[in-house]
Amino acid sequence: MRGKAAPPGVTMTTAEAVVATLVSHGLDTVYALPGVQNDMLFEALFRAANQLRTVHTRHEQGAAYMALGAALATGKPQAYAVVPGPGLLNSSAALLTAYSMNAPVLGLIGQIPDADIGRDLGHLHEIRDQAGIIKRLVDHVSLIRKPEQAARATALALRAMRTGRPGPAVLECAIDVWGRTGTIIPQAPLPIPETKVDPGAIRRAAKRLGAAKRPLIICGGGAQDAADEVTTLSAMLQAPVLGYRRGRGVLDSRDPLSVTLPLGRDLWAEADVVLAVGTRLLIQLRQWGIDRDLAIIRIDADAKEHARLHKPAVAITGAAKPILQKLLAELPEHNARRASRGAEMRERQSAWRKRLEKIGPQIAFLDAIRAELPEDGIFVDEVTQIGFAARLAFPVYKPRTFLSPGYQDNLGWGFATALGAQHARRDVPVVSISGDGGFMFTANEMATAVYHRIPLIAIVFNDGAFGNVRRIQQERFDNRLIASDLANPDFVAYAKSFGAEAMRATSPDELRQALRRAIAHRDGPTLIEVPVGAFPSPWEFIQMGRVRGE
Ligand SMILES: Cc1ncc(C[n+]2csc(CCOP(=O)(O)OP(=O)(O)O)c2C)c(N)n1
Ligand SMILES: [Mg+2]
Repeated sequence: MRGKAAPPGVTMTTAEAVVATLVSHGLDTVYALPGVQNDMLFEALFRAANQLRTVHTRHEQGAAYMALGAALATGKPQAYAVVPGPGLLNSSAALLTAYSMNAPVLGLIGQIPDADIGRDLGHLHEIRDQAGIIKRLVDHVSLIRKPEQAARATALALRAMRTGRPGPAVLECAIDVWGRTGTIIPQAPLPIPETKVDPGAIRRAAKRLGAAKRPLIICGGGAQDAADEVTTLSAMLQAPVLGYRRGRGVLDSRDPLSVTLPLGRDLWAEADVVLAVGTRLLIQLRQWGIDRDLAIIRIDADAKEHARLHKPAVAITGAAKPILQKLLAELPEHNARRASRGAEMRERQSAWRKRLEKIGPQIAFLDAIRAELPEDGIFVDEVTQIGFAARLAFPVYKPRTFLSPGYQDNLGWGFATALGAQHARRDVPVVSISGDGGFMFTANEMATAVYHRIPLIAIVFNDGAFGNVRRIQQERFDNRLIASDLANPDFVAYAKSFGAEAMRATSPDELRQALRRAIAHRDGPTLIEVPVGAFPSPWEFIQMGRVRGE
């Protein structure tokens, strides 16, 4: 028998090897902002332009947020490239958000000359212990030191992003290494190690759920790829499904069993078994409380997550979809006969809708958006008055169509992340909502939207204030207003000055009409400014206090 022939090598630069590996892994875009350390990377991107598109932004945070938005909208890995030091730090809020959202974002970050890394010589963009800084932000970072390492290092980073708990990764490469040539062996995607699921744990979970009188399913971001399974399970158990922010859209809001926060809390109070899928359960365990009458079953990609706050009755580690498929196969044997809870849930939903009329002014704008946004259109939320209400009351019909920034809740994510989502999903309309405060964090990326003809619809609710902060100062600090009133540009004139479409809408009806026009315009961005006053507070529906335990 003859031995296997070694695969033929190809002469390439480090940068070309990285680019070829991104392409062989199915990436089609790099969001990027150039600079001298990465010149040879951009040279490789130029040569690969028919396979890998380079979308340049006006600030590194825009590039990283766009990669994040593309990753969240598609569920697939996405990359961004920036210079070291200030470039890295400018992108760091988005990298932090990618980490906290478990989003597969790959940062390609430049470095000073290889031989001088760590010597504190004062090279352009040098920063002390860049790798150490990155290690605090992401779980996987590696420095490419030679062309021969490039393809494998890239494949390892892309595998790490999809192994166990997904998340971002970073590759660093020095200014003098990107352009070095070597003999490169092409690298196919590395197999993702499958986590073995304990059949005993599946059986225990099926028995507990099957016998439960008042089961409740709680979904987080980790359930977004298991919508079919959650939907079937919910019907079999007649179990309501609570999704707040990252878990919204897993069960269609039109299903009477689909609930958000306030009704979810009532159901938590009465549940005997909760199945938590890909969620930290922080609100439930910290705010709502827990006692011995409630058994928790957890499914999470990260084994460390299960017992951080409370020891679950059953813990299953791995991706939600295959685990739920196994659970669905096991459940019929153990499941009690169940009457439909449809009528009961419809009644309870409508009682909560009445109470939510307190935030009716926000909901009226959300209704206008929902009426015009197609079922599979994507809504990108931000920490603004309309955003708080959307998390509670915006109907979401499909997974990955409600993007909410999770626990970072960072101003500035909305517009830039939505640009990435819209760039990656040109086939559906994407709407971002921002306050005047949040929009101005990344408003410069209107230039990117126009240059790359990204048809995002950006709605800016303008109350002339960091409204949320301002209301807290009014209500809790006896109206001692500080640092919360804002001077703004004329947002319509601002957008038009870039060549974008722009309109002003002063009521929910006008917003509907503006949206209709904006959705028809697919050749570039549209900004819709909505001048508003102060909105009623949503906090009584978000921070609702303990219902179980001490
Ligand atoms: C990066 C970041 N900095 C500061 C905050 C604190 N913060 C939360 S809401 C808010 C005000 C938001 O104002 P605006 O975007 O205009 O929305 P509004 O509340 O007025 O609707 C601030 C400053 C934050 N969430 N993120
Ligand atoms: Mg505001």
